[in-house]
Amino acid sequence: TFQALTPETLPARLGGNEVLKAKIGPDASRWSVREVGDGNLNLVFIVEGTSGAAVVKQALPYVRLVGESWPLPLKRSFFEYHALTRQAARDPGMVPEIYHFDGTQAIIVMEYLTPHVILRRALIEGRQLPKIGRDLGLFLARTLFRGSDLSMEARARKEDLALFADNVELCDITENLVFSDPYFEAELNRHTPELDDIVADLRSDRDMKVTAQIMKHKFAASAETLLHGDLHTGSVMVTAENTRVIDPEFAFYGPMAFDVGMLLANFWMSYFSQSGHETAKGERDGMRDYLLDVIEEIWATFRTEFAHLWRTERKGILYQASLFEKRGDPLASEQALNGVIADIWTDMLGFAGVEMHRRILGLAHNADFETIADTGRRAACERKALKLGRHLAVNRRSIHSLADIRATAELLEKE
Ligand code: SR1
Ligand code: MG
Repeated sequence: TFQALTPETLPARLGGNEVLKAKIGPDASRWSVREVGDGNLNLVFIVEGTSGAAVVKQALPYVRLVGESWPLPLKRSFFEYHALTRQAARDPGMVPEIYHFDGTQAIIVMEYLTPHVILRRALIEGRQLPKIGRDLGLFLARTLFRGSDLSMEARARKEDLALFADNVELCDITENLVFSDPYFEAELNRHTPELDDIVADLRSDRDMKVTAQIMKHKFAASAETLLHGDLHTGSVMVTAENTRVIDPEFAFYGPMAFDVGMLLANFWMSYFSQSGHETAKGERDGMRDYLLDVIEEIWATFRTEFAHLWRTERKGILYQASLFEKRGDPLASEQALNGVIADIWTDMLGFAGVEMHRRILGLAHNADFETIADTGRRAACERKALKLGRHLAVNRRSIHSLADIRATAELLEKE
């Protein structure tokens, strides 16, 4: 039966494992353990010993953020483990190495990333990481392309689809918290009081509500590829030289644009939060420019790498050589590629817009805004983010470049 780990019980419970003895130290009584988890769902421990260190992550049978009143299955640990193994194969070096998995106890033991910090935390502190744009753009292209029918053989792809289809409860969280709750008086919603007028306006904002419904339909019904499923800046760990993606427990087969939109939304929110973190020490114009540059680099890298994989690795049931290249019409393949990228672009904007709404008006907020103590100052930042989010989502079919979005964001920032 499941038992939650504590710093006191962890050495005795995991200390007999030969792999962990080799990684951490042979004598578990000498392991030092601290609980460091501050996420919404799980327990996370750092374990250090005479030979090294590891991270132990354990799912709880309920949502940690809310408590035991909201049960959540332990099997999310199984999906996280399987997603990590697939991501490791599809973009080597971008996820932590796994040392041990115990499905019954919902425990994953993995590489301790140090001196990495959570990307969201680094951005709040005003740190500029030079590699994240390229690393995250490549990660998106490689995992989204290689987990789809553009790459996988039909049988393997359909078996994987069936395996991840059971991650129902975590999809249900996203379906409700991201796409539905912010648009009515859901019990768990909360917002900064100074945004009451925006919430009131949203109740009668038919265009935004219909957009959220359309994006929810795409999320639920477009099983294109294996998604990370919760790719925000809190799911990325960084140093100046190294980028790693963590926490894919929401993994499932969904639309390619979802991970891209969620991630870019979190950079746009970081952009609008910067003025809330300015101190007497100075303004953050350099940081704001950096964040918009990162967004452009992620998208440009994603697009270029996706096109490269399309031209060099496309196989599976969507390999259309018999229609295109072998009939002497290679341009048709390029035209098909452009259509796929254009659809990802449009949907990406829709997903980004709803993510920005739910992080400000729903249950699960982000630290970028939450750590701005003065609620008036926080609301001013959140208001601008909501305006951009609505623009991206509602006008997604008529927005054609990140340069246009940059100009809109800079105008809003000056308001
Ligand atoms: C109840 S879980 C709330 C949020 O935390 C996770 O990180 C996901 O983003 C989820 O939507
Ligand atoms: Mg998470």
